[in-house]
Amino acid sequence: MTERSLVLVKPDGYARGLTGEVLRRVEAKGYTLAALQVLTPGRELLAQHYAEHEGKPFYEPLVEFMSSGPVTAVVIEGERCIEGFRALAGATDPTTAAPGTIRGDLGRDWGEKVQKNIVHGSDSPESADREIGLWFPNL
Ligand code: DAT
Ligand code: MG
Repeated sequence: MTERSLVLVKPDGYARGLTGEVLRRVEAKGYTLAALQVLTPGRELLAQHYAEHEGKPFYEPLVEFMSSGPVTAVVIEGERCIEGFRALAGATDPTTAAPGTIRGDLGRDWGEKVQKNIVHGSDSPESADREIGLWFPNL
């Protein structure tokens, strides 16, 4: 089942020069890149992107962090790539994310800094459709 998913290399990953490493892992897995752009997202886009988290204590710092600098937004494509990329990314908390995963290998922030976990990946086909529409309205 060929799917598309939205992947973001977050500001921490971008600033650390890890965009290439993330894309290398995506391509090594066998997924292809359908679209890619570098941008500093505005609060409006992020509010829509993170709508499910509105009202949670970490929402405001998350939006602040995500709008703090460039991110690389990528639409990836491949067999079951939504679940597959989530597996490549690893658990939300980089400290406990399994070695071998992007977050487990490359991240170490935790607690209130857990937002610095390098990547975002859509968590379901519905999320992927919605998020791709937000970040790539012309796709
Ligand atoms: P994921 O990015 O693994 O899908 P999520 O959708 O639950 O995780 O949360 C979105 C981001 O918000 C996550 O990448 C990091 C941040 N976050 C999640 N839970 C948090 C918490 N308890 N405290 C601080 N930041 C949190
Ligand atoms: Mg999520």
